[in-house]
Amino acid sequence: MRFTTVVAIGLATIGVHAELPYPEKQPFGYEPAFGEQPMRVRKEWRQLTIPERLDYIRAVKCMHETPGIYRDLIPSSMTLFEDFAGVHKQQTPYIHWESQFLPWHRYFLWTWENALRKQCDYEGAIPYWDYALDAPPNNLKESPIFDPEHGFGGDGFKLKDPFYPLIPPGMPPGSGGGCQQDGPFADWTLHIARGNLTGPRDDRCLTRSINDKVSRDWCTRATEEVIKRQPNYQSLYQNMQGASIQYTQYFGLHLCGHFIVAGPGAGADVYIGSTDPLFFPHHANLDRIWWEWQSKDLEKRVKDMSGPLRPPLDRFPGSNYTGFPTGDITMDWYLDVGRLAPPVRTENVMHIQRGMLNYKYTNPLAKWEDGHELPLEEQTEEEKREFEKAVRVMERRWATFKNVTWGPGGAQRSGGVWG
Ligand SMILES: [Cu+2]
Repeated sequence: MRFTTVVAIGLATIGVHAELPYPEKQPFGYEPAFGEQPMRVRKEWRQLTIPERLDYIRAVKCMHETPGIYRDLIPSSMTLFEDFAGVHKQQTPYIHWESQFLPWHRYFLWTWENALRKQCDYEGAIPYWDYALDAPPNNLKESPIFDPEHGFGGDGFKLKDPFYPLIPPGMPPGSGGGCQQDGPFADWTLHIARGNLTGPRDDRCLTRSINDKVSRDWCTRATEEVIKRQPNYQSLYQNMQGASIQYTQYFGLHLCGHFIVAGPGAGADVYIGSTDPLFFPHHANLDRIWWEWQSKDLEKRVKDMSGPLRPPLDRFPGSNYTGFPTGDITMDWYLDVGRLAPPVRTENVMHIQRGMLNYKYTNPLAKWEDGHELPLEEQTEEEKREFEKAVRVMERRWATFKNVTWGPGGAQRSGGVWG
């Protein structure tokens, strides 16, 4: 049978949806369409009130206490939280450094949000993490997102040798790397296999490594602005995912958001990265930036979906792309989150307030007081000039490196930075 292993399922579900045997259990399914439910408002972490923050953390913990639905296929996944990591891992070689990256993660986040609400009585939306607010002149380590009581907890135990595998070549080391030392997840046990998903339980702690240098280099408003100035979807997603996984090349915002907190066996592993709960607020931030870019020319950009479905060959060596299309994504491409929710066409997630989706993002710069938005502070001329300078520096770096991976023939190259 073609469905005897998880890998076979991963391949079979891609592109052959007519044959996909729908699992009996689809706990979340479609949500009521726009207008049938109040719109969900995704706020920046520090815009949430303290009780709202605590409630999100409670719901995440609840997901890791709820039995999963994948025990037959992923025996090491003990909880619903880990099922999300498993689905993401199974799909990893098909959803990163390629064109369905943004629509796939948009649908994955929506499914996560629905699961929090349906399984764990959460009434809010996913918060996003705007790490540009933690870049200089601010200090990443002091970010409220790491608060041990009202946040996701802070750094991991300092490892003697911080250069663990899977750290991109050339990246400066973070300050942790070992088990997380405080916060609501410090006592967590993760079970899901880091290797083959059919493998045995792989019990471990959640690791963290806060990386101030990566925050300063890449997690900035200037990096975000360069993304927003891209002329079309293809260059947008390429810029966001970075031209290369080598740190000294164009690292980009996606990798930056992962690696400012990434510990081994958790956030530092693209496959199993969603085992750090910060995965979701990070990806919500990327989704916000895509949406803000779309909103600048909405009618045109909700139809702008293009680019190869296959990543460059050096990204996931050893992955099997047999049966996975060689061509470009279209609006009819099915986004597949396994058993977590039914496959949906890409077109269904292009607009976040039309059709099946129903949410919006706040302005991360807005300050809130007692649940009310305060007027924005104007930038001074000096600040504007400084910002433009930083954007131009970043744009030049992008222009220099964008052809390394994404240029003509880039997708055919192999033996890249991992090799
Ligand atoms: Cu991902």
